[in-house]
Amino acid sequence: MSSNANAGIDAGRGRFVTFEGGEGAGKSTQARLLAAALAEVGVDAATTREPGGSKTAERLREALLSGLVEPLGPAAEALVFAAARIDHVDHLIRPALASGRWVICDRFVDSTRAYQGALGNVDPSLIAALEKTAVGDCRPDLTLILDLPPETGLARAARRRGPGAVDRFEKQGPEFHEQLRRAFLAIARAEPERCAIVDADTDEATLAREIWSVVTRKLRPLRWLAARGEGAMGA
Ligand code: Z5A
Repeated sequence: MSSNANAGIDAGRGRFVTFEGGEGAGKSTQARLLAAALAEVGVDAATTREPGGSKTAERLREALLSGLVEPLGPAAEALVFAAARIDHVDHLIRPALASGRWVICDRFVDSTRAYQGALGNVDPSLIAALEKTAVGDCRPDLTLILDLPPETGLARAARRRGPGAVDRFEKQGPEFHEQLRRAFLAIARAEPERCAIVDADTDEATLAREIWSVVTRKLRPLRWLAARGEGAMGA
C-alpha cells in the first residue's frame, strides 16, 4: 500500500452512523452489536438514540412517546422532535465526533422525514428548515435502513413488550406501518450515497454480519484508524 493511501481521510473527526426503519426492525440490537464490532478493531463508538440521548432530550422523549404532544398535531410533534435533536446534537453527537469518537444513533432525521413528513403530511419545507436548524452540518456519514415486513417487526416488538401498554406510535394500524416502510425506502433511494438498505428479516447474527460488511466497505474503519496512527492499514 502506498504511503499516502490514507490521504484525504479526515481522521480527526469520528464517523456518524444512524439506524432507521420501522418498529421492531432490530435497530437498537444492531446499534449495540455494531459498537461491539467496532470496539474489537479498536474504534471507540458512542451509542445513542432519538428521541433522547441527552438530558433534556430524554425529558422531551417522555412527552413525545406518552402522547402528551400528540393532540397538538404532527407539525407540533416535528417541532418537539427538533428541539430534542438540538440538545442531543449540541451536547452529545457533535462533541463526540469532534473528539474522534464514532457515534451510532438509533433513529435520527430520517425518522422525522418519514413519521412527521411522509406520514404526518407536515410541509416538506418546514421539515427541511427544522433539520437544518437542529443538525447544521452534523449529518450522518452512513444511514442503515433496516427493512422488513411490518408484521414481523410489530410481532417482535409485541413479544418484547408483553401485555404492557403501547406508546403513541405503536398503536397505529397496519396501513400506517406499510406507508412507513415505503417512506424509508424512498429516502434510501433518494440518497444512495448515504443510505444502505439492509434486509432485516433474518436472525441477529446474519444481520450483524451484513451490517459490518456495509460499514467496512463504506467507512473503512481500519483505514480511518491507520490515518490516526492508531492501527494497521487495511479495510
Ligand atoms: N419518532 C418520530 O416520530 N420522529 C422522529 O424524529 C424520531 C422518532 C426520532 C421512538 O420509539 C418513536 O418515535 C418511534 C418513531 C418516533 N416510533 N415507534 N414505534 P422507540 O425508540 O421506543 O421505538 P423504536 O425506535 O421503534 O424501537 P424498537 O421498537 O425498540 O425497535 P428496534 O430498536 O428496531 O428493535 P430492537 O429493540 O432491537 O428489537 C426489538 C425486539 O426484537 C427485541 O425483543 C429483540 O430482542 C428482538 N430482535 C431484534 N433483532 C431480531 C432479529 N434479527 N430476529 C428476531 N428478533 C429480533
